[in-house]
Amino acid sequence: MRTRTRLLASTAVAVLGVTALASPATAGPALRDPSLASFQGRTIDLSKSWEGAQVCAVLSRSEVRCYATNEEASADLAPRASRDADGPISTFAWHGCDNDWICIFEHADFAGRKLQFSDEYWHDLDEWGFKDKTSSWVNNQGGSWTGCSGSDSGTLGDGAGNNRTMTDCTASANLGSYNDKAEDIHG
Ligand SMILES: [Ca+2]
Ligand SMILES: [Ca+2]
Ligand SMILES: [Ca+2]
Repeated sequence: MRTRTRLLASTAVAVLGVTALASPATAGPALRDPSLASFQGRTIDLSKSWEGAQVCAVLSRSEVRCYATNEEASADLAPRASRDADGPISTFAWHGCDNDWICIFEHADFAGRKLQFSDEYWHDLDEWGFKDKTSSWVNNQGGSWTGCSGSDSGTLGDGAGNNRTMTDCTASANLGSYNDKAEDIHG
């Protein structure tokens, strides 16, 4: 009987805990819909339309910024990044993918719309209207004066357990049988 009482008590606490968490979730910007992005001074829903944006950068779970061009993206993102004293290899964009980012492209040969990441967790590409669209990628993470550190690979997943590793400082212009298969990405 004592055990049962204790279980009921902990259930009540759990319910209270959920209630306490639920309120700020609806009000706070930190847990907003991850599909929402800033673009040209307004908020767009990438799961519905990119509205002309060509580049979108996932900066965190709650911040996505989109741009009309690569140049616009580079200019906005470079100053806000906390860069170490990397050497020449790591300071350059490569196949249109800026230093310290992993980029996936809508078309082969690094063409079409681009979505870029760096965070070390699984992202659901459907949130940004990019499920089953990836046709090429660049991992421009991990560069240094001496070459590539090999410390920041990324992974594509197809939702069925078939993953593709994207080793840092490598790129793939054509995904072959994996074309338009990726549903998830790990930065
Ligand atoms: Ca990373
Ligand atoms: Ca594609
Ligand atoms: Ca990584």
